[in-house]
Amino acid sequence: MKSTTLTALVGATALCLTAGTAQAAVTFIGYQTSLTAGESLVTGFEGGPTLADVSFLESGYSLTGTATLFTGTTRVSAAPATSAGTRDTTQYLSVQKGKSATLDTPLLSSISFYIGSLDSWNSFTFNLANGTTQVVTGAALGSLPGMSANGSQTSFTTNGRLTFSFDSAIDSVIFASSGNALEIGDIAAITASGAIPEPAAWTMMIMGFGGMGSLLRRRQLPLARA
Ligand SMILES: [Ca+2]
Ligand SMILES: [Ca+2]
Repeated sequence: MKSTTLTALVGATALCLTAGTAQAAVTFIGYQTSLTAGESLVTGFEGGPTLADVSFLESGYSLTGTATLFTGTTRVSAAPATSAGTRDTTQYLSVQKGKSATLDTPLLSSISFYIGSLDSWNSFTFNLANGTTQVVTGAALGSLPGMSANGSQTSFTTNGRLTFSFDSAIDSVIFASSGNALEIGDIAAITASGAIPEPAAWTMMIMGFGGMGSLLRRRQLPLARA
């Protein structure tokens, strides 16, 4: 796989999460179109034309809201890049300025999104089974090693698989954006009954990849945003 692998484990304060006691594990792998071990594909945003008509490959999911389904790059939305020179040619979710989409899920131990052209004004809101709500902004993600939130349509720091897990199961996710746009190519997940990475495993991944962030940041290319 021609990709860059980067991993970060971050606590609540590093991501500016709303509940002080919550812990979040976040991984981002640029251009990782394959699923992480244990994950099942939930949707590739095929179907339509409304969000309610999107096809789900797993039961217990539904999608509502004011976001749009797009194929290809438009004036307001960029198809997620799958390498420096290739794009997702299928339909994807685009959350444009002031819009949102709510994904109701079964209880999940982790969820991943193939994101495109991450922007600082994108946001992910997780409603957890313990009753708390955690908001992760694009700006917070962009501060993590190996990530940026400058809206680049082609960079491996803004296009790739973004995976979240918390210290409580995920119950629903709200995608929102205060500017154009938040693009998501697919969603994959591990249900709460499935396996989740042990803390020791995450720690080893950090030790393995922790030094790559600064190197890769320097190689980051300035590119057009959408
Ligand atoms: Ca698709
Ligand atoms: Ca974007």
